[in-house]
Amino acid sequence: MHDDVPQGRRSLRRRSLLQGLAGAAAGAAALSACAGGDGPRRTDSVRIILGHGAAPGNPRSDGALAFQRLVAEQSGGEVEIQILGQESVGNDTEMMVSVAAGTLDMSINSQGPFSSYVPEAALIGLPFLFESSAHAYAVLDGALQDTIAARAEEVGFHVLNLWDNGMRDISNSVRSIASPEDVAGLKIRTPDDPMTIDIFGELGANPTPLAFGELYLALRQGAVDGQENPVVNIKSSSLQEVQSHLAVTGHKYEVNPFVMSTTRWKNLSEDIRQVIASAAQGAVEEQRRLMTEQTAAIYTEFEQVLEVTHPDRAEFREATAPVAERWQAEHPDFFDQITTAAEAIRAEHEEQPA
Ligand code: TK8
Repeated sequence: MHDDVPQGRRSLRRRSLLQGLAGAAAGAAALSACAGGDGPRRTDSVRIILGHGAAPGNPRSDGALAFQRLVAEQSGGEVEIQILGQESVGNDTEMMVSVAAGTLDMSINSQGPFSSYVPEAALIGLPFLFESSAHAYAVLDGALQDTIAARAEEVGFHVLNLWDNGMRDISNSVRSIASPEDVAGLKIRTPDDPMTIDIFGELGANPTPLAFGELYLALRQGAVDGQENPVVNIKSSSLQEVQSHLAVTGHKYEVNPFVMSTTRWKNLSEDIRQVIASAAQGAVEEQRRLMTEQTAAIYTEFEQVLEVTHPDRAEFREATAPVAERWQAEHPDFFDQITTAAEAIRAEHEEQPA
């Protein structure tokens, strides 16, 4: 349902790439264990493989590089992070499976695929829950993240923290969007995320889940009319080249959960765990800083290359209200926790640009 491409074959290729890497890592570990003798003793050299789906230059990609550098610095070179980005070891859904199975150590993943394991996480994307990324950080960092992390731990994921995947807008190549009715009938690609599918279904669009890596081609070939993403992701994957309209709806927010296989996490020494947690903190700060900086610049740039509209958000909020009701019925406790926390500080964030 998700992809038209021969997914099985692609996954197989990726899986054997992963196995090859795991083999290489094991070989390197064995080699360094044998290399006693004259050279400097390098005992506990550890290599950790981190997969993500973002394009080079995307804040997530640069945040991963910051994490790699911080881990190397803080461990005195004892711990090496090997980054495999751009879906080179599978798309987000596939990487979640690999981390759960322990064949991939870490992933900076996406909210939808993560919510297949921790269903509550999809509620972070309730329509119009957050005014801005800053509003989301203030709500999520702390008790909400702890709730999500505790649920994730039960199903094999150690959550280090929640990166910023930004406020999402709608682009398409068919028409200008001024109101919710304009979205009806459009074939909109969504991530593998039940909340986004629900929102676009409610708006009368034809929501079509597809891996992010397939999106550029799908838009270019007209297999789908449009998509929804933060402008930073649109830009770093050049989607504006194959789209003509951008509606600044800010209809939902997403995080990128930074996860590690619980088994791998538990098998690391306390020292290394501390290095990873501290480097992850430095990396999320850098990633969020880059998101903020790039978002403003890209909105300005897109005014030149796309027809940009700013639809009335109140109309969209009203049109998507049944979505929130459905999710409230399904997850009443978490719905209460997250909406109460968001409302408590909404006023402080209302003036900020999305
Ligand atoms: C890239 C994806 C992307 C997400 C999506 O790995 O799929 O639309 O927003 O950022 O995670």
